Amino acid sequence: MKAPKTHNIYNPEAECMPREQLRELQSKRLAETVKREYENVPVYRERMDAKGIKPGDIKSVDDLKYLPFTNKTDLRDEFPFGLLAVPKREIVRIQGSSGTTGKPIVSGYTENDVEVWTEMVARALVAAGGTADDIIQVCYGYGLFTGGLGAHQGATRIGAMTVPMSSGNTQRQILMMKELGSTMLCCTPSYATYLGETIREMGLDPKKDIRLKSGVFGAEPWTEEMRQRLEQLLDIDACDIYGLTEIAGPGVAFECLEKRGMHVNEDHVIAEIIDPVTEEQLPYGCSGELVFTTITKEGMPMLRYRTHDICKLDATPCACGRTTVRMGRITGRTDDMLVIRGVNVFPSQIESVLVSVKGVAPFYQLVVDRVHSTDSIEVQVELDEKMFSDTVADFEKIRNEIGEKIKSVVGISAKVTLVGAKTLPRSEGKAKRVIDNRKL
Ligand code: DLL
Repeated sequence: MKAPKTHNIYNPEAECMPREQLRELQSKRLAETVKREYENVPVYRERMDAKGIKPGDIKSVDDLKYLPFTNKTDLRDEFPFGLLAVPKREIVRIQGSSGTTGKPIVSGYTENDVEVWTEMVARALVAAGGTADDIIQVCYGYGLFTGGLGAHQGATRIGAMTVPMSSGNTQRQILMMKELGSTMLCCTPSYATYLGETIREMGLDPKKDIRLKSGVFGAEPWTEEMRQRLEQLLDIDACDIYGLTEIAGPGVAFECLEKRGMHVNEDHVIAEIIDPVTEEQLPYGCSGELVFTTITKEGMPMLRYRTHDICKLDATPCACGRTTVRMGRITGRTDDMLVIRGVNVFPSQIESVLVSVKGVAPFYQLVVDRVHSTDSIEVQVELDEKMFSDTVADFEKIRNEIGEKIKSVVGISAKVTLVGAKTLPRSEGKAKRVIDNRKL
């Protein structure tokens, strides 16, 4: 049963603030953040000095363009604590996700950062129709990944009955959903589709046996077509939610029941769109790379963090009454990151695994597919010539070694296919490492 189209707002003062007032608040918080970064984080101080900028020069949102960018590589280079702006003892939580190599990237949160993040998710859940009467089943993974704990904290904050299922174990998910009468679902859109399909395969009727009314789905790209399919499959309202570990996990932006783009929590972050090549700011309505600056984060604040996600921003009014700018769906990436079953995967991570395995040549291809709403990845890798001609080589052992290493470094299971020397296509320019057959 779909959610009644209410427009409940968790924090109307913040979410419906007149835009002029919001800009003033952002400017004040930006100036404070820049000062803290300059005083406490050597990398930021060096970069600002190199550009000849002093904290006092940054007075308003208009001055954002003078600040240096931050990249995922900075988090890797400064791993784990080099970007902390507070003493380590003030950090109460570490969350992480995949970096571009085997090393994860992590972000440190103070008690107040966890509080802010919790409220951001609470806003998202209320926007999707959530109340204290709801039973919210969280099937994002719990752990370093921000999905599980993020959704959990937000659900508990709005007083809902929170069901911390974590990911996987589909039959049990459905059993609990049915027996407890879960009314809201938090997971990736592809897993929600899989749940919907399995519910039907089990002979259950989503309209009678399942009580879901809405879902808050994110952590991976999806489309309007997927939304419609999901809404029909489960008879729910499906809302998009966006976030990233470096900024605050899920809840950085979220959809209301109007479903016309995700409201950015602009009292906590400033969103910009830039041309990824020239790095110039682009006006609202133009497609480009999304960049975030945190303006309340204490533990590991970020100045102009380049997300590499491509989308548009829209500041036209929304019927829900929120005044915040909305970001459109993520339509691509400016780097080669893949999102597979909600896990960020960089081809370079897989490459680092392959080069560590004896008998394997440095030629590989990743084939990504989506079967029955579930992403799969196949790693095709060449054996080196000697190994290939060696009839006693234990191919099964090599395959298992690669599979296990990928699982431990990248966090996903991959099908490993060993192919003969010199059989994968060679390229004269940039090697085409990834074949993505997913039709979203
Ligand atoms: O995926 C946080 C999250 C958890 C968001 C649960 C929503 C729900 P990371 O693991 O750091 O954090 O991955 C962040 O995932 O830069 C996007 O490329 C992608 N992503 C996240 N949400 C969406 C979305 C979490 N709604 C990276 N649509 C981001 C498309 C998304 N891509």
